[in-house]
Amino acid sequence: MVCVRPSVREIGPMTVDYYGIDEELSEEERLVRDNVRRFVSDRILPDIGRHYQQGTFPVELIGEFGELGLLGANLKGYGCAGMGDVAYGLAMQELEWGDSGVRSFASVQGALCMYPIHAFGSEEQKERYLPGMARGEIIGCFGLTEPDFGSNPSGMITVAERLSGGGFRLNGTKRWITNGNLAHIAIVWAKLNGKVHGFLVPTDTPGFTARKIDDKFSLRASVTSELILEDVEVGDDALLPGVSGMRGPLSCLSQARYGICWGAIGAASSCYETALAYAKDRVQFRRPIAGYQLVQNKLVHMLSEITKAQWLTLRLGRLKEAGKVRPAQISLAKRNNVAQALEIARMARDVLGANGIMYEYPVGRHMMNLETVYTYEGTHDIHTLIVGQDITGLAAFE
Ligand code: TGC
Ligand code: FAD
Repeated sequence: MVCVRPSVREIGPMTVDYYGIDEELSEEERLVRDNVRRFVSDRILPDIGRHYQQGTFPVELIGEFGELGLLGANLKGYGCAGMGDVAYGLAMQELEWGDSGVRSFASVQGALCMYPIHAFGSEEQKERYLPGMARGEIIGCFGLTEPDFGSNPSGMITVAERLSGGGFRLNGTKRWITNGNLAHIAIVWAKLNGKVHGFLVPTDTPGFTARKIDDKFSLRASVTSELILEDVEVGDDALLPGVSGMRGPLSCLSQARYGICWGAIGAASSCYETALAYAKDRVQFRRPIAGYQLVQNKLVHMLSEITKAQWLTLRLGRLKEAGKVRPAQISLAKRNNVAQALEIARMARDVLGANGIMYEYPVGRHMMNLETVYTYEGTHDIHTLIVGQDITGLAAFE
């Protein structure tokens, strides 16, 4: 028997909403969510499988990200959309409903590159970079991780020295840098006299090289690079003047991790929607597999975890909007939502049987992507330790 199964595009703009969370959202928030869902459905999904297979990011759509206000979406002024934090989160959720790599692009540009310029930059730096970045004309990347310093970035080797005639010389290597080969500007975190500082480094500066990391089996529709800085000389105006110490990069991570909390719900929802539609359609032993208790158990588990994550994250967003959120609260949600999304993706893959390993369905792609999301922006275990320290007052990192 030949089965015609619904594709995610046919499932179309809808959201998993078992507890009527829609009623808790403002009209503007619903509008943002629905617009981004439509953009992803119409413009991202038709080609994302090909990009994933070929290991490319859909650069042709960057201008549309800008037009929709998705770059630096929750920042105010300088051409940014100035969305509330919940509206911004919903936008990240919908982008990751499409693909984690697509959400990563927006996270890195907005939370990791535009945010530090907005929060710690001079007025001149803000005027020079932010409007073009909001339009998607200037792309940024964020260089914190190094080959030997991942979970413990404060050990970084990358160094900046002040030049006698003015400006700075930078040396070091950053690894696993999203958007590295797309970027016009790199935010490089380096030690100046032993203290971490942020530098805005144009990627065409002599001595700066970006090498694309190929052969990934995860986050394939996203560009990941190694950045090599060999005697890179920049002016005094490259230094972000408003912060020194690890608070600088860690504040950016808080912004990006917040977006990931929402994004993971999007990826999980895509997997659940696909598994539910497939299970209702797929007949084995003369009945749709959705009619078997074991399959229902999986579907109900997925829905329960998505529903819990939605409420947890909405509350997190309202705390953020009120200026009351603490970094450890973001860690708890990143840790929970990504782990649950990964489990949901694996379950959905299972419900689809052999079809679960095909590019025709999004679940295998989400499952592989979520392995990266589990690790980047602080591994699952690092977030356990952050929350553990917050509740006990005892650091268990070393
Ligand atoms: P620690 O001594 O704990 O703190 C240093 C200073 O920073 C402040 N702080 C934070 N501020 C804002 N947000 C946070 N999340 C903060 N965490 C700490 C803290 O209050 C202190 O301030 P001050 O003023 O007293 O100096 O810092 P530590 O160096 O011991 O760090 C501890 C640890 C392990 C938690 C931290 O290093 C960590 O989070 N490690 C994980 C590394 C990580 O997440 N890397 C991510 C790289 S970027 C990335 O993956 C991008 S993926 C692309 C995408 O998003 O799509
Ligand atoms: P490690 O730190 O070596 O960790 C390995 C294992 O050891 C993990 O399970 C970890 O939890 C565990 N571990 C480490 N320390 C402890 C401890 N104290 N106690 C218990 N367990 C511990 N970085 C950037 O700066 N910018 C980017 O744009 C960026 N994009 C990325 C894109 C991709 C696709 C990927 C995969 C990574 C990206 N990263 C980026 C890097 C990412 O943030 C790091 O991979 C992450 O922080 C973990 O570092 P690591 O890979 O070196 O793992």
